[in-house]
Amino acid sequence: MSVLQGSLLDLADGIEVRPLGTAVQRIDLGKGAWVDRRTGWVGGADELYGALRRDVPWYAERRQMYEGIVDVPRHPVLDECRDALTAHYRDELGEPFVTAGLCLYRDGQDSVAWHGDRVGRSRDEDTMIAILSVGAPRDLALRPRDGGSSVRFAAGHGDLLVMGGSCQRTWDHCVPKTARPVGPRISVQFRVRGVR
Ligand SMILES: O=C(O)CCC(=O)C(=O)O
Repeated sequence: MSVLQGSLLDLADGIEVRPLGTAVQRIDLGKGAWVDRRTGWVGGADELYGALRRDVPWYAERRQMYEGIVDVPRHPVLDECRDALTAHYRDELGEPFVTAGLCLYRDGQDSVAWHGDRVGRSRDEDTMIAILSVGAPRDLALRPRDGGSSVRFAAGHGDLLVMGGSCQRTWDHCVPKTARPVGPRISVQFRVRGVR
């Protein structure tokens, strides 16, 4: 089992959800899709990683558990993150972020294959999916559904990436496997009502 090496650069005293505002950088992907990036959004991410690793009842996706739904202990910092995202994107998104889904990548062999989140309203509506990463840095790759080259965004410890606009319909995304000896990573995905 890999363990997370605490970050020597993360000197925050406790967990701190830092401002979004002008620290958010938008990358236009074309076809109405974009990615927003805010590096170092959550300070003290080592502590958040430790709390999530300890408190969340992690299970393998293929195992049926209570018809696929588990109660995830809420962490107050995740509520704070959700509220900060809602405040930042309210005018553009027109609705609040409501759900937080969590994935654990134990090492570089854990990955997520190419897909778009097109279950529910995102099948034919624009939406936003905001991803907070804690733990080992991994790449989030995106490629246009109708062909073309992929782009990669580094999802580092405490970083925020937001896929927005038509991204779920016009682009696919994945977290590729890596042969590099990487430690574990947790991603927290914030979504709006009726999007999976
Ligand atoms: O782990 C990640 O950052 C990506 C998760 C993902 O692919 C998804 O939520 O659809």
